[in-house]
Amino acid sequence: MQHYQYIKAQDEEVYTVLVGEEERERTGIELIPSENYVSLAVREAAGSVLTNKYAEGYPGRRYYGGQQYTDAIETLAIERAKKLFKCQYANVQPLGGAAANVAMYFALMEPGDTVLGMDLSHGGHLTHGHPTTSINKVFNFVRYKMKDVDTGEIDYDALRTVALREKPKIILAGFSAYSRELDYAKFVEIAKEVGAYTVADVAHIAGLIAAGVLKNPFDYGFDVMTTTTHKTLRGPRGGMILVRESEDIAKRINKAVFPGTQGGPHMHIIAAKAVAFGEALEPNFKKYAAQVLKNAKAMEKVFKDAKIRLLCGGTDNHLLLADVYGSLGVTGQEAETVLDEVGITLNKNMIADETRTAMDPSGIRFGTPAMTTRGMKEGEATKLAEIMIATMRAKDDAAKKVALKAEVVALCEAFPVPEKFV
Ligand code: DSN
Repeated sequence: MQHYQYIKAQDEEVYTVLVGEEERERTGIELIPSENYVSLAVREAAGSVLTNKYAEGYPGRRYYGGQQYTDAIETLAIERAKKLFKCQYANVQPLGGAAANVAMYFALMEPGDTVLGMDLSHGGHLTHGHPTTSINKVFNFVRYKMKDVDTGEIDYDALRTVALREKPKIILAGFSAYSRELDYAKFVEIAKEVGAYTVADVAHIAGLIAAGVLKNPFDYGFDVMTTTTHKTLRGPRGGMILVRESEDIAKRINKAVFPGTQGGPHMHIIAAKAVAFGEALEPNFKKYAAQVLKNAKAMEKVFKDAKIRLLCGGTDNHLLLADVYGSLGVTGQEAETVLDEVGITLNKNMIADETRTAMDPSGIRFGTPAMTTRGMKEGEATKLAEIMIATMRAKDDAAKKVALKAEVVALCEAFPVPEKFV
């Protein structure tokens, strides 16, 4: 735990918030699949002196003096990223996943060009052209879907038909609420047929790819990957763009990030990315990633045994989507609220072909990256899934909820949030 001694002495209001959040994270189980606990080493770098420095440009080509240390840290982050993802180029400056995607679109397309991406209600992401986003006004987004929402199989025939008709510049693979592996070779085959770039937004699964427990899109010929660095990769909140081998694409990506869409890079966060990538290169990160998958499978079994419908029929990765409204008569919002009451945090989520609203959908989305970081294994994952189901069933039973909360507290005490991984 960090002690915040200077904040404590200077700013009681901020101190109260930070200590409160430390406590919340320690005493509850985090199942939001896009969250994780970073090491204190990553937090030290994120809170470091590098926050003081302007470094517009790239290593060796900056617009300000005094760059001997910023150049060193950015180069280190780039080299580690390239090693982790087996690629030739990395841009570690994007401030987040959305910023990475915006820069990627501008690097590869002209305004008005078309992107073929996963339907948003089938697991795609807001930044893949949701009608409410600004990027949707600049580019044309068309969709592919799952063929069968109960197996998760992508409709590759329809994808090809739309690609032939719409002639997209980019075919985008990736998701924020989809639990199956993709057939990356199929994407590349279709993209070649229509002359499109292939981009994988691997924000959710980057750590699992880096560890080698999920497929690496670059092994199948993808051109570009965008990602966040704070989910399964267990780094600071930020983004990154990776290019398999094309120098031309890499140059365009660099220009699109700076000066195209960003100003001064956040060097303290780049330092924290370097630290996190160093941790991910350690052998024990592979074990962590493998356990993330095993824990998700253990949770899948409990939900299946309880006859609760899982979208995609289950999971190949770190996350699960359950139709709790269809199976238990509990809405996504009700489930989120009652699980919060017993100390389990997850998020309500629309399910494919949702009939309810985004604010109170039919589903919940949950995953295992953070609980696995605490050292929990299949036994605890099974227990947690049982507690989740019991809690949703007992949503109006105060006494039962007190007992369930005690079980959650006991798990948290047995598996404290770690401070270091190497
Ligand atoms: N908000 C992230 C998630 O939870 O999936 C994606 O950006």
